[in-house]
Amino acid sequence: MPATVQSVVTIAREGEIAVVTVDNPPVNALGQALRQGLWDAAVALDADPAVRAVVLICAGRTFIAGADVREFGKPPMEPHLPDLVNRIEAAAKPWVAAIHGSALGGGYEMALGCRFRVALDSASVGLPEVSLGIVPGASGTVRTPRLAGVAAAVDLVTGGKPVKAAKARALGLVDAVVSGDLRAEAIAFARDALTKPLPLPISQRPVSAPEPGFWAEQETAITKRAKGEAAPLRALACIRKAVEAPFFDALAFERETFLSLRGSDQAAALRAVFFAERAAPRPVHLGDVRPLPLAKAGVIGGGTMGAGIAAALLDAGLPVVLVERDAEAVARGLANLGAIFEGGVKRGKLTEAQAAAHMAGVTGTTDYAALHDADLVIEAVFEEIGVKRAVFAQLAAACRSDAVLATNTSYLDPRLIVGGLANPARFIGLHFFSPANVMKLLEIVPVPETAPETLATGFALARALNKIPVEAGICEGFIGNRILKRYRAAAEALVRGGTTIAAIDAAMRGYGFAMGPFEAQDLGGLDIAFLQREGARAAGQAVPETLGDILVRAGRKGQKTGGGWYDYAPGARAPLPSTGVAALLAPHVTPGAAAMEGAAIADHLVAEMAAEGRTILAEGIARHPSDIDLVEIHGYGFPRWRGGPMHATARRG
Ligand code: 3H9
Repeated sequence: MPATVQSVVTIAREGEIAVVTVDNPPVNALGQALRQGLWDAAVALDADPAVRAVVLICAGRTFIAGADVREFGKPPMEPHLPDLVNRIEAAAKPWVAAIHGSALGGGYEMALGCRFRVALDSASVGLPEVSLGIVPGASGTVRTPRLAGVAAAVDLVTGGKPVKAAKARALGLVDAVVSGDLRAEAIAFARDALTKPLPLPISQRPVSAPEPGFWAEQETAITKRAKGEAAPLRALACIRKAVEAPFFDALAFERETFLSLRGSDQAAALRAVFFAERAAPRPVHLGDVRPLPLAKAGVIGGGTMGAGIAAALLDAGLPVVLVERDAEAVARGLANLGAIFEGGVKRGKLTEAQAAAHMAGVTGTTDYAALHDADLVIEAVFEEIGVKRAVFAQLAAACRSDAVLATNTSYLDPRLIVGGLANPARFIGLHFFSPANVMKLLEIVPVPETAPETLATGFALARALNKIPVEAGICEGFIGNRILKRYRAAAEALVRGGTTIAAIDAAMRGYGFAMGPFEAQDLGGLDIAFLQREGARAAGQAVPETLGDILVRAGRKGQKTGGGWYDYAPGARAPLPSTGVAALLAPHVTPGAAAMEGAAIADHLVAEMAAEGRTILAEGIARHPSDIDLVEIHGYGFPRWRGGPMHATARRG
C-alpha cells in the first residue's frame, strides 16, 4: 500500500527500491507543499532500512517543470529549493530521477540532486530561467558544469533552450535514455546501479576551467544575442563563479543573484508575458464553447500574405487548397510557397523530405468548387473592399454552409466585407502578420454576428498553428496597427519639434527594439500607409498631411527607392542621415522647440503607445492590457523583457 507523505507526494515499494511519485497538476511545479513533501520523503526513506535506492517519478504530462512561478512575487518559504536539492543529494540512498515530458528549471535542478538521471526518449531537459529574467536558483549554474562541462552549461543556462533526451545524453546531462515503461526502466536502472560503485554526488565532482579567453568571448556573444537583457550575463557570471570558487561559495553566489533578479523589472515583465501567453490561447469568456473541427483549409490569394498563411497551415499538417484568379497567378502562388519551404530547408528548419511533403499537401486552382469540403477558408487578396466582397460572394456559393470564412484584412472594416452575405455567424477576421508562417501574432476579429463556435475555432486554429491569439474589436487598424499609427504620429511630432530622426531611431533601439520607427518604415516601404491615407482622403475623410506623405510625394518610399527617411548607398542597408530629407522637412520643423534626447524619447513614445492602448481598452477593442502587450511583443517587435507598453508604463507608475 502506498504511504502518503503529503497529498502531492506518494511512496510505493518495489522490493528494495522506493518509488516516490510527484502528482501536482498541471505541471508538477515545485510549490511549497511539494518541496515539503519531497523533503519529508527523503527523511522517511533515509530512516527505512528496507530501502536501498529511490526512483523519483512524476504523474501527469511532465516531470517537474520548475519552481512555481506564481510564488515568485511572494516571500520565499521553507524548505528552500537549493536546500532540498542538497538534501536529496545527501540522502543515504541514491535517488534516480525518471524524467518524462520536461524537466525544466527547478525540475532539472531536482534531477541534478539525484545520483542518476534516466529520461524517456521523448523527454527534454533544460534551464529556461533566463527567459523569465532570472538565473537558476537551486544549483543549475553550479552543478551543470560539473556534470556536462562548462561549454554545455553556458549554452544551456544562458540560452535557456531545453534539449531533447538524445542530445542531453550526448552532453552528459542525463545518464540513460529509455523508451516504453519509464517506471519499470528506472527501477531496473536503479537495481543495476546498486551492483556497481556509485558515482560521486555532482557537488563533489571536479570542474575544469575553460580555455583562456572563453569568458570574454561568451560575454561578447551574449551581449550581442540578448541585447538589453540582464539575466543571461548574470547567469554567465554564476557559471564562472562555479568554476573559480568552491561549490558552496558558488551556490551562495547563485542564490544571491537569483534573489536579486527575482524582484527586478525584467523578471516581473517576463513573468507577466509568460502568464499572458499561457492564458491567451484559451480565453475565459469562451468557457467550454467547442471549436469546429479543422481538417482541411483553403486560402484565397497566393501573394506574400496568402502564401505565408498557406505555409503556416501546411506546417501544422492541414492540407490546403490555394485559389488564385488565373493559371499564372496560381503558378506564382505555388512558387511563393515553394520559396518559403526552400528557405526553411536552407535555414535547417525543415528537411528536404518535409518540404516536399508540405508541398504535396497543397492544391493550386482557379476553381472555387475545390473548396466544397474545406472547413476553413482564409481570404488574403488585395486590400480593396470590392475585391474582397466578390471573393466572399463566391465563397458563400462554393463552401459548405458550416465552413468558417475568414478575412485577413488589416484595416478594412470586416462588417463591410461580410455585409449582406448569408450566414454571417461563420464569418471572422483573422489578421496574420507578415511573414505569416513566422510571426506569432494572430489578431482575431469577430463581427457582431460571429457565432461563439466560430470565434472558438479561430482560437483553436491559433493553437494548432502555435500562434499567440488576441481578440480585437473592430476599429481602424484593430489593436496593433492602431497603436502603430499613434506611435508613428508621435515620432513625427518629435521630428516637428526638432528631435532628429536618427536620435529617435537610436532611442528606440536603445530601448530594445531591433529598429526605430523610421528605419522600420524605410525597410517596409512608406508607400503602403501613404496609399491608405490617400484612399481615406479620396473618400472624403480629413486626414492631415504627414511628414511621411511629403517624402513619398518626393519619390522617397524607403530602401526600395534608394531613400526614405534616410539615404542609402547603392546596394547598402545602412541608414545615412539625409540632407535631402532635412531640406524637404525644414518648413515643418521648429528646431529646438521640443527636442528630446536619449531615453526620454523612448519613454515618451512608449507612453504614447500605452495611452492609445488605454483608449483601446476603454472602447472595448481589447479585453485586457496584457492582450495589448502580447500584440506589441509578437507583432511589432516590442522588447519582451520590457513586458509590453501597458506593463512597462504601469510598472513605471
Ligand atoms: C525555476 O524553476 C527557478 C529555479 O531555478 C529556482 C527556484 C529557487 N509555475 O505551458 P502550459 C502553468 S523558474 C507555475 O500551457 P504545456 C501554466 O501557467 C521555472 N505554473 O502547458 C498553465 O496554467 P493554466 C522554470 C506553471 O503542456 C499550466 O501550467 N520552468 C509553470 O503546453 C500549463 O502550462 C519553466 O520556465 C510554473 N513553472 O507545457 C517552465 N509552468 O492551466 C515553464 C507552467 O492555469 N513551463 N505553469 O493556464 C513550460 O515551459 C510549460 O508549461 C511546459 C508544459 C513545457 C512544462
